[in-house]
Amino acid sequence: MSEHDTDGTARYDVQAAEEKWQRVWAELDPFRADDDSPREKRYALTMFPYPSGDLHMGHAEVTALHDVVARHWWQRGYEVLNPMGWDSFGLPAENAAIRNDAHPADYTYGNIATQLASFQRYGVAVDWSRRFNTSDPSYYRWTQWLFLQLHAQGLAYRKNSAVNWCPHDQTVLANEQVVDGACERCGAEVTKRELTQWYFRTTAYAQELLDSLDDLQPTWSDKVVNAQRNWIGRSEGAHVDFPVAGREEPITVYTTRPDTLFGATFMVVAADAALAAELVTEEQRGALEDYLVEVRKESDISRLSTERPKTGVFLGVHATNPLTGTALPVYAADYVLADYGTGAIMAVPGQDQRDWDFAAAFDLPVVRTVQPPEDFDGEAFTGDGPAINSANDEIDLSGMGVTEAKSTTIAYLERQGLGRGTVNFRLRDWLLSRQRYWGAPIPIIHCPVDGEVPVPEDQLPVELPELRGADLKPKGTSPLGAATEWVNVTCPTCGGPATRDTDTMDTFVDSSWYFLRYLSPQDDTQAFDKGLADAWGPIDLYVGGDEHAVLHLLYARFFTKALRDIGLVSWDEPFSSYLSQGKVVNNGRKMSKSLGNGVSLGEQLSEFGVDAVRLTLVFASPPEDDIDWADVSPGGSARFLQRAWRLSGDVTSPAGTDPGGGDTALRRQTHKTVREAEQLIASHRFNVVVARTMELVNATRKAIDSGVGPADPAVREATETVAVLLSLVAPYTAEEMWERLGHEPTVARVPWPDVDEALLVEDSVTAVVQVQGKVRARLEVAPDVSEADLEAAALADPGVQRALEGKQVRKVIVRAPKLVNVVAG
Ligand code: ANZ
Repeated sequence: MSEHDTDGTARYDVQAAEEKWQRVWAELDPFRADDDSPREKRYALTMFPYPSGDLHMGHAEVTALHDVVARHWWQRGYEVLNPMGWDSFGLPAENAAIRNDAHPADYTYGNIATQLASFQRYGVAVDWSRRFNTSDPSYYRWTQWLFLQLHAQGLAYRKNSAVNWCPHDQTVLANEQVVDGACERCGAEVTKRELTQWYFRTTAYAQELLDSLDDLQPTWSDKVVNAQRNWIGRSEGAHVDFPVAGREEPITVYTTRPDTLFGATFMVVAADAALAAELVTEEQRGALEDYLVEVRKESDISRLSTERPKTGVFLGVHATNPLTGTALPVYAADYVLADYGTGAIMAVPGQDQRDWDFAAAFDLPVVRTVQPPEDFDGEAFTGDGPAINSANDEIDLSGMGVTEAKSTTIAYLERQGLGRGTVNFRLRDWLLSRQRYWGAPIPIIHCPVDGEVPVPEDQLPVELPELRGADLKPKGTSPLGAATEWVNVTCPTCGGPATRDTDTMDTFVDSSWYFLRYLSPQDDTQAFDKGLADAWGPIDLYVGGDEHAVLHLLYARFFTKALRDIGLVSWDEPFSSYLSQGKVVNNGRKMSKSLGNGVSLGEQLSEFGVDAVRLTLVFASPPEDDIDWADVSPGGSARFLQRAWRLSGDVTSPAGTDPGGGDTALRRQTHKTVREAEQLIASHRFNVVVARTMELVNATRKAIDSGVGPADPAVREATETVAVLLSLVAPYTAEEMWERLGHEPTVARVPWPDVDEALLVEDSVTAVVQVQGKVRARLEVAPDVSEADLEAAALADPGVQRALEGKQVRKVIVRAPKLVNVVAG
């Protein structure tokens, strides 16, 4: 399958090769993972795509990178599970379908077919027999079943509270889906609504989710580990009780700085906390209600900002500082959040800037309890220093540093029954219900007599009603409510009239366990097979984007731990190692329709060929870095691939030739390249593997064109090695080469080349011999020459002997293998 360029150089027909090898691969099915294989198992996974259009450059990048490892593992003799499916429920697909005036199912499954064809053209090393879509009833039946397992454990529950509301998508959002106060999906500013919603109790695992990050740290990127740490947000502090005149219950606050208690000069309750409404006097109630109207419009992020002017309302009551006995006015304000800590704080303006700003705005007293350094000219001082103004008859913190003052205060409060040391997490429970159509229905029936009743297992899946022709546009309540026949059921417990829950699950529920379903995707007796999970898992390498750092990756970790405790898996963590790939940008900007700088993957593939695009993506940079498509050269990659391919036509020795007697220099480079590639792949430096392969191509070309010649067995060995190395990134070119070298397909499954250790040893190094500081000889010696041998060789050298004539050797300094320094006189 070759032709000639106008300049007479042979080149292979890229398009014909793509068509040919796709047929061969479909027949050979080289990446089918065998559960019963005696080989050691490895599980390689990439984040499965949303089917919101055809594949784009991002998909091309992640799969090209991931394929390097998956293909390498096959060649290293592992049985590799590298599956792919579609995350096909959810808002992106649903919104796109509505925009295109299509039913989400038609739209989604149409896109899946397109993406599947593109993946196959792209030549990913996937076991396609295991594919499924999360919107298939045969999948979401088990999503619903798992929901019910969590429900039975009290890990899924319903509650009423103020939740994040996206006014554009008309649905609630989990905290993790609110980025800088905006909807993660559409960018609309998120507001709050009081609603009854379903939650997963992620907080039950807060400490463990945090602790296991220590084990993941070496194999996960620091960026993701730190993002998760911050998101879980563990802090140590105390709960302190402040008695309120005329009220039995004290106000309990959460503080990370109990050492500053002497400086608490007022108190603040979240304006939207129930406590504010309970505390407020009749005179102040109207003011609080007016204020609340404003507060509800704010996002949490802007509420917590230190930059905003402080607002609030006096509630008309006072609480008592338990250490100073002072009466503290109690305010309602927006800078305290209702769902963090206890929703109330002791305000210490001397040590906290937001409290300082509030005190300034409301003319409240400031008492410093930590001595700032002499040159300090700021407002609140948040640093460490000796305690001041912090003594009463029973406790004296004067002079203590923050840490000691904290523990002393906590011990005192505990003795007096005024408070206790506590640990607090910023992590909230995961709000999972959505008021949208395209998701797995929540398998609960609401009965006026029996309350929340799980749908019996034998009635799963609760299938999504088709609702063809219905208006699925977001309206704030679930479109499923309109399917009255579907909604109205009899209660499984009492047989009386009851209704189905009309909410659907967040897509992130679907993706929290999909990696388990790949193990036995057709099994209709169970969600997944524990034995197979033990055999294959946990996932050895997971490749995906950082945008899921605190979403998918945290949810999947939570699910795994919850399923472990239910006894369904024995893993503690789903992803042993995680590689986050950078983005493909264009001219320094994220590709987007509005900027008009999008690059179509399909067009690139047609213009340069699959292999050139893949090679370009892998070669451009280390996997974690962004790739600017404006800075790379797929045309250059295509030319390189032709150059590599031409080697396979020049080799004249027959297949199976023993490389033993071949040119040593070329053999050495070949074996060094293989060894280096092993190490580079293990450390995910795939771009350098490509660079080394290019060097090997150049060296082989030189050997052919120089004295070594095309018949030398080392030339065959080098060219075959190039084919194996290229099969990791450019599978079509590699197959063409392999075939031309006289082998059967497929190069993807040939064993990784053995490295001849002897060839890795450098032959000789040059040792310099100096006499009286002057170089008198250069010796070629073995790199592991002993000091004694080197010294003897140096002194025996005729040049050195001449220089020593008539002199006596006083001292010989030997630095094997590079230097000998002779001092004589
Ligand atoms: C008094 C104090 C003095 C505080 C001081 C800080 C510095 P992290 O570390 O994030 O857990 N806080 C408590 N509950 C809050 C709520 N619902 N909304 C807003 N702020 C709240 O922060 C804990 C600190 O944040 C607590 O410690 C409290 O202010 C405030 F010099 O108490 B501190």
